[in-house]
Amino acid sequence: LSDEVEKAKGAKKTAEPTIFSKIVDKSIPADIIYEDEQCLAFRDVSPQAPVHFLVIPKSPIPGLSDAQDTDLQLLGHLLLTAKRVAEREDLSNGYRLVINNGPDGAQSVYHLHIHILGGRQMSWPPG
Ligand code: DGP
Repeated sequence: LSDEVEKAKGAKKTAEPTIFSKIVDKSIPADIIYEDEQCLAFRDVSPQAPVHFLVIPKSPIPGLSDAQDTDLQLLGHLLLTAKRVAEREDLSNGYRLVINNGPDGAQSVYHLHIHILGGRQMSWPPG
């Protein structure tokens, strides 16, 4: 198993603020490439492709399985933001979006995030 999967197996959903909440409130640094009132995009600290960034809501929804009907607009906004930032990152030849959810999904940070990976040929199925 990869380091990321090992990390994910040890991760738990807790009431504690996650590292991503600290990126949202700027108490820890990140390479932020887009920000608006609802969301933030920043480069993944452990890139798995030449371009690898995350789009997160500013509100701390732990994971996709915690999203509610009231999050409909926000979820759409996250996807459209992923698309727009991918365009700005010159990923015109395509890219991959990933949402890891829960232990079997190898989620390691319990603050909803979309991975956007590009700049190389992706394969299928993912590991
Ligand atoms: P996931 O397995 O989907 O929960 O992936 C979490 C991702 O977050 C993983 O690819 C590494 C990244 N990550 C974890 N901590 C930090 C951090 O402090 N800063 C940044 N930029 N990325 C982080």
